[in-house]
This record gives sequence, structure tokens and C-alpha cells, in this order.
Amino acid sequence: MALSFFSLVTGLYVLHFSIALILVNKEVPQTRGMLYPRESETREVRSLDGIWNFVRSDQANPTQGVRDEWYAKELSKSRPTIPMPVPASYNDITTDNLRDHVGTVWYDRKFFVPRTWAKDQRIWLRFGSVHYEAYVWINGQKVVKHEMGHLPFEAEVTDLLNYGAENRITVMCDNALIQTTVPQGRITEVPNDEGMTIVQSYTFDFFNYAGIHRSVHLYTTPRTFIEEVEVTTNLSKDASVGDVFYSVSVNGSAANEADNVLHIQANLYDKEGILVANATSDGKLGGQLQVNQVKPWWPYLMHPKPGYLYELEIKLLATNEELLDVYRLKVGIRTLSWDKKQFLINGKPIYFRGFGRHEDADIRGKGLDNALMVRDFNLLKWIGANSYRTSHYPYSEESMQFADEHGIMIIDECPSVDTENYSQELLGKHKSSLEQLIHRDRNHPSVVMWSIANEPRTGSMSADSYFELVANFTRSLDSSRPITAAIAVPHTQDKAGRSLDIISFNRYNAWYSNTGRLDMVTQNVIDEAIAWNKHYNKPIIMSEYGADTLEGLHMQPAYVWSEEFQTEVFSRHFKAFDELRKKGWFIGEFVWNFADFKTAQSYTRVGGNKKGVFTRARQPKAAAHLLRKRYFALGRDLDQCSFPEDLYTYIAT
Ligand code: GCB
Repeated sequence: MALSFFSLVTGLYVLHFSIALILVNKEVPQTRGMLYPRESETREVRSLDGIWNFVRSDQANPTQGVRDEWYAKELSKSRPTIPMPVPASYNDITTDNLRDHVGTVWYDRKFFVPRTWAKDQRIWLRFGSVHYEAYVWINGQKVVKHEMGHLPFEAEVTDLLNYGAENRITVMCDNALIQTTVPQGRITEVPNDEGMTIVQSYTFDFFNYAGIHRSVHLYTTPRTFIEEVEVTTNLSKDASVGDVFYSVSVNGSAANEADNVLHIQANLYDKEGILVANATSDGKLGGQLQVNQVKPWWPYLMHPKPGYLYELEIKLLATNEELLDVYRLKVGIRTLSWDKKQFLINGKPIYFRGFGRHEDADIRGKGLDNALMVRDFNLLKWIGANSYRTSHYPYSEESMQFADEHGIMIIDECPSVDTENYSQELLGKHKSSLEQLIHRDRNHPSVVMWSIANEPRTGSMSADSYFELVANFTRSLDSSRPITAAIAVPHTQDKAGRSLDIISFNRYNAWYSNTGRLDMVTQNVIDEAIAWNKHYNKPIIMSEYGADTLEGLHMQPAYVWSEEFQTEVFSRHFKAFDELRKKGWFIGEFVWNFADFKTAQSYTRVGGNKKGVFTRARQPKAAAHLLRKRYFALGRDLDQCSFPEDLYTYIAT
């Protein structure tokens, strides 16, 4: 049963290679539902986070647990279990080599469902993310399978639960990356001292952390409920009137009854809780709200009150005005526009000053951590950044909500990194990752651009049609935001840029090229940005630059890996950026990276990638203070923000 349901690869993982390429634009499955779980007068939410039981499979026998039906009873009946926190990556929790485990691992835990949930409700099980592939059972019954890390999935479990009694959830998670997963990797069998072992390799530069990375929730909905809400906004020319367009989809039997005309009552409240607009749709599940004297959503440092959010209350009503369901979400009212030179928010040109980042921390790996998230936003604001790219995968929904509230602009990236060996199967999954991402994040005002890949190998012939299909697919799902990709091949080789709206390029002058040569940064950056712009006639962003820096290593004159060197590398780039800004089409600078992060083991990495402006423990390196002065200076010059009092330390009169 389980094998046919999950269609597991028996034995070892299959390697995929693509040869010649004729790509066809096939349909991808459409995500449904997946609203962030929120309580309301019609909904309850319960967290299943905590300590779960954990088993690792034998690497050489990853499907054994499915064949032997470990999900049919408590895991501890099949194998000795160890405690494992959820949410967290499992890799750095134990003291043995779980860190480098390849293949499947198992989790289970028990939980109670209250008796009261049995009545007139539906129950949903939702995962914020599991990396990479997840298989889920409730009380031994299959529930859902999901492939792709960093993205949520859910399933209805109403008929599988024991109400007023104990239940068991079992999860099998597979971290194996092959040539048709997103991102790609390779699994090989190589000899070691004991015989043969399985090795996972990948070209991307961050550790392939795995496990139940984000929260697990059970939530209730009424029998007929609000399944989806999509919101778009507009502003009048003088920015005095705002429009909120909402469309709702409903799930449930009442929606199909001919004599029951469901309708929506939408109420929009401002930050003080005052009702500023309302509408009752006439048998339709959508409508428009108009807000006079609107307070638009502005990025941080572009307005004294950035990140202004209204609350949209959606009430689903039956013909007899019976209240069926209520769901509330935050809405920021803003416009985006772009042309061959500029990118504008609410009609005002934007200059991005930000970071490439990672979800990464000591011990918990890529596990959701509210303390870390709040610290990171404090640091982003301290340093005067107005944006970041979710390099190189979707970040937590909680962080997207935070970005909305703090006015931090997001370039939202799908998990495609170092893409190569293009194939039809890969294309399907790449498109699916974007479909899931856009479905999840489309209502966030902070999301201002989609990034469809990081450093894809866009020099090959196949890249041309592949990225045209990916970009057009993305546009077909959301034409309100521009599309970019962070490209690393030279413009003379690139085949993807023609399909993008904005060109982002990654380059490490004085690091990977001309190592140590601080005198070979500024002009190279200027020349390359100009070349990209001439080639494609589109706005240009430098999406990565930087230098590995060991905190506390000081060397004068500057020498690679020292704090002085990182500071100098930044300063040489700033000179180039200021020259480029005068040209009108250079629209942003993103340092690589916000904080130090873990990578696979390599002789070029000392405990990980050290290009952070902050250490992995989120403390500033010397360059952070320089960057802070620049980002605030840009904020003052471009957006008339004021300086924080401690920006400059008193030295002399
Ligand atoms: C890049 C990649 C990023 C790496 C960085 C580096 O171009 O996009 O993932 O971490 O270079 O430091 O090598």
C-alpha cells in the first residue's frame, strides 16, 4: 500500500541526466487553501511543536521503514528513538554524525484532540515546511506527501482523528537531492573504510540542513469556510485614495447548494481599529474597498511611519446572514511599477540597500526561531537596510509578516540555485516551486519582486528556453511584480536576462577574482554594471558582493580574511555604486551576506561562509559600522530620513 501511494524509489536514488532538450510548457499542480493559520471566532489553532521522537534510517536502506510500516505503530516499537525538537534542523542536535546523514529520517509524537472538535468542523494539519520531501501519516493512515523544502503544505484530517482521545502523527523526511530536485544535488556511492557509503554532494554554498523546519499546526475551520483570499491594491495618482481588491474562494458543501447564495462582508480597519471601509458583495465572493486619506505602505526610512498595515476582516455569510466563517489578514496599500530604468513604489523611485541572507543559526540550523528573527530585524533596522533577498529559498511566513510590519522590501526567491542540466522534470518542479511561493506570498506588501533563480548556469543553449518558460509562467501567476534572477555568468554568455524585468548580478571582485587586489574593484564593478545595462537595457542591481572575514582578525594594511579587508572591499564598491547611481538605471546594492552561515565542508570554508557583516551569533563585525553609515547616508540623501543619534561617535570639535 505505502509503496504505491508514495511511489518511493526502491534501493538507491536514481541519477538523472538530460541530453538534448526540447522543453514543453506543461501544467503544474495548483496549490489550494494554505491560508496562514489564524484564530478567529470561527477557527481554533493548536501547535504540535515540541519534542518529537526521532529515528534515522539505515543510509543503505532508506525505504525500509515504509516497507516495514513503521508508521503503523509508535516508532519506538520499531527502532530506538531519540528526542528531537520541532521546529529545527536535526543535523546539529546530536553529537554523532547525524549531521551528514543522507536519506530518510522518521519523527512521531502523540497529541490529544478535544471532544469539542468533533462537532460541525473540519480539521486541517499544516506544516510550515519540511526539507526536502515529507510523507505524513495520522494514526497509521496516509495523509499527505510533499516535495520541496521551505514551503508550506496541509491536508484535511477530519476523518482520521480520534476525538476526545489520543492520536499519533508520523513523518518521514528525505533530504536527498538529485538532478531533478529543487535545488539540485547528486547522490553517489563511494568506497570508504567499511566498504561503500552514500555521499550527497551539491554545488550550492549553504549546508543542506533538513528536518521539520517550521511549525506544525492543527487548525479547525467550519464545514464551509474561506479557503483562499487574494488581495491587490491601488493608489490614486495623488496617493490620497487607496483601493483594496479582494477575491475569496470558499470550500464546503454549503457553497454548492443552489438556494444558498454565499456572500462576503469585508471590513477594513486602520491601525487604531477604526473601520475605514466596508463592502458587502452581492452574491459574489470578491469586491473592492475604497479608503480615503489612505496611509500607503512605505519602505523603512522612506516615511516616518513605514510598513503601515490595515486589517482586512473577511466574513463569509449564508443567504440568511448566518455567519459561516471569519478570517483576518493584514493589508498594505501600495503600488509597484517599473520600466527600463527604474523601479518605483507609490510612484517614487526605489534604491535598494540591503542584504543577501540565510535562515541559519547555531544548533537549530534552519529551524524557525522567533528570537533570532526578531534580533535580525532589529539589526536590519539598526544598520539602515531597506531590503533583502530571500537567498536562496523562501523564508518563513512569520518573517514575511515581520517584513510587512517593518517596511522591509523583499526580493522573494524560489529554491532554484545553481540550476544546470535542464530537463522537463526539473522545469516542472521549478515552476511548481514558484507556484507554491507566489500562492503563499502574493498578499505581502513587502514582496516587491520575484527572483526565479540564483546563479543558474545560464550560459548553455538550454537555459534560453528554460528561463523563458519559467519567467513567463511566473508572470502569468503575478504580473504585478517584476521578475529577476541573480546571475553570475558574464553578460556575454548569459541567455536568461532577456526574459527578466530587472537584471541582478553577483560578483566577487578582490575575492574570487583578483584576490586581495583592492585596486581592482571599483572600475570593474562600474564596467560590468554598464555592460549588463547596455546588453539588456533594463534596471541593474548588484545582488552579491563581499569578502570572507574572520571576526577579530585585524591586519593593516588590509589582507584577505581580515576585518580591515572587508571594510575596504565594501568602501571600494560604494565608490562604484555612487558612480553608477548617477546613470539612473542602477537601482540597488546587496551585500553578501547579512551573517556568517554554515556550508558543506570544504577547504575554502572555515566553519562555514564568513562573508557576514554580522557573525553567526548576530554581533557586528567592523564593516557593519561602515555599512550603517552608508545606508543611513543613502536614506538621508534619497529619502530624507533622519540619522540615529549614535551614528557618529564624538571625536573632536
Ligand atoms: C555566490 C552564491 C552564494 C555564495 C557566495 C560565496 O555567488 O550566490 O550562495 O555563498 O557566492 O560566498 O561564495
